[in-house]
Amino acid sequence: MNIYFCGSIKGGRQHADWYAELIAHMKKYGNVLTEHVGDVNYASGSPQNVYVQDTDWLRQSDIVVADVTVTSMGVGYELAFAEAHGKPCLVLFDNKFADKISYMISGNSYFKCFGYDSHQQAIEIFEKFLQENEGK
Ligand code: 6IA
Repeated sequence: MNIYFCGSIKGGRQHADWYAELIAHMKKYGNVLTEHVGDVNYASGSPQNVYVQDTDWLRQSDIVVADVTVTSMGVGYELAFAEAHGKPCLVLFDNKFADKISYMISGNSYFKCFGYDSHQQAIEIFEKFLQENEGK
């Protein structure tokens, strides 16, 4: 299973350690195409190369998981792209920041949106989503 994980980069890296924790967990279940999103020291190539590579990976993905706690234009774009390509999308956010989540995400019933109170709870939500989408 190819898993595309979306998390804020230019939008702010304050939750990068949590992305890394979640990615490490997701790797037990599949191939995480975007492992770099959890790398706090990450720097990459040109904007054009990043766009081509990431949209290519999105097309190859079986499921898309996004943490939208930190507002990111790139993550919003990736989610819209994933929806347009019919990818199952799990959208997670820390309940402490629920009032910051864009209505263009939380108001879209295509996305399976869940707030979490702890990282453990987010992981459990991910596992349930995975079971529901296995074999798709
Ligand atoms: O607008 P943002 O940068 O916050 O968008 C973050 C999302 O876009 C992530 O989910 C990534 O999948 C994707 N993305 C944005 N920038 C990059 C990148 N290089 N490399 C790969 N994916 C990216 C940016 C490096 C920069 C810190 C020098």
